[in-house]
Amino acid sequence: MAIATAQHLPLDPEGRPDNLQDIEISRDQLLEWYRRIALIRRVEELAAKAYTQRKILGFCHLYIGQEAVAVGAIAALRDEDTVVTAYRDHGQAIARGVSPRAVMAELFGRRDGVTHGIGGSMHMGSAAHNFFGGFGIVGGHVPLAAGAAFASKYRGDGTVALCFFGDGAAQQGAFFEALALAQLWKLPCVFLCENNYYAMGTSLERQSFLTDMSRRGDGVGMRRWQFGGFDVADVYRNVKAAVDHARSGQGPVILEAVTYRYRGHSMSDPAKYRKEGELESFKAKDALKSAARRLIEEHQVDQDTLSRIKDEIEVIAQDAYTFAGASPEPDPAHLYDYTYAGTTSDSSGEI
Ligand SMILES: Cc1ncc(C[n+]2csc(CCOP(=O)(O)OP(=O)(O)O)c2C)c(N)n1
Ligand SMILES: [Mg+2]
Repeated sequence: MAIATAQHLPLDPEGRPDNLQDIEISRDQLLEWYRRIALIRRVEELAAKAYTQRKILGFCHLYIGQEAVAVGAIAALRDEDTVVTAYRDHGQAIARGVSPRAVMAELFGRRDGVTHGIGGSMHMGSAAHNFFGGFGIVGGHVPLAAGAAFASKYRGDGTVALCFFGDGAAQQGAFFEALALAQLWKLPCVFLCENNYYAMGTSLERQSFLTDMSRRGDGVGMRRWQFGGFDVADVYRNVKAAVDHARSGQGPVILEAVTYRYRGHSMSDPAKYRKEGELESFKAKDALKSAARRLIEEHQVDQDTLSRIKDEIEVIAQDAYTFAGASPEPDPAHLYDYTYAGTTSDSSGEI
């Protein structure tokens, strides 16, 4: 039997607002997004290098290929909004403003990491950034986003919760329950599926009858639509429309960004299950290339400017790598910090 593998799915325009092009994007915004995509990618390339040198241990799930989703989606939020995500979280942390130093040091398991080296790759999180990322239980974080949105509604503070999750997570019971309550209570939540065609080594077609994950909202009557996840401007416009909808009190939205991960599921996965040419066909839509094309064609940015940004990024990423290597190991006395409420030995209690 032939095993089905990822195809470029035709995008379904149903449900998508037709005025998305009215959402303006400036040259400076696009330049900043290009910079962030390049930064996330470079930091993760260096993380891959560190992993092979055994400077990073345990699980490490790279986000390379999906960067436009994090950058475009998070750009559509306000600082006070909540972000919740799963374990493929390094890029989202950086997109949310966590420093590459803090992300890399966390990957190295060092004291200057964003969770002081006790979380690691799957547990980036920063209360200061309203970034409650990093959960390893597939689908388990989705109700937390609904909870944050419930808190927002209860307090009337006008914030929105944005929840990233994978196509695999969209099969989980907790996910469906969160959707049902979010819709019932009209919670200000945007559920954003990053459909990268795989849940570990299992392709989308082998794990789901429906391949448009936004249709998961149909059963509860939730506003939903699908869009391409490679062009950061597209991502921004789609998520901005959904965030505005949720913030206005009209209830949650479920979105599906069609994307692709270039690397295996984690560092130990050689990704042999891909069809020949599949990876290359998705790379043709690459987030960095798409953003560069827009900058050159629509904003007359020249190649030198883009090269200069790449040079600046290289310095920041290398600095993060060196910084992480020099950061001390966590003190064993802090082993149980942040595990239970009230056990924090650091006086601030803030991560
Ligand atoms: C409840 C639970 N079941 C199984 C696993 C093992 N597991 C880890 S990642 C993963 C696949 C999830 O795929 P997806 O949601 O598409 O996210 P992606 O890795 O593509 O970002 C599975 C099954 C787990 N961590 N938690
Ligand atoms: Mg997936």
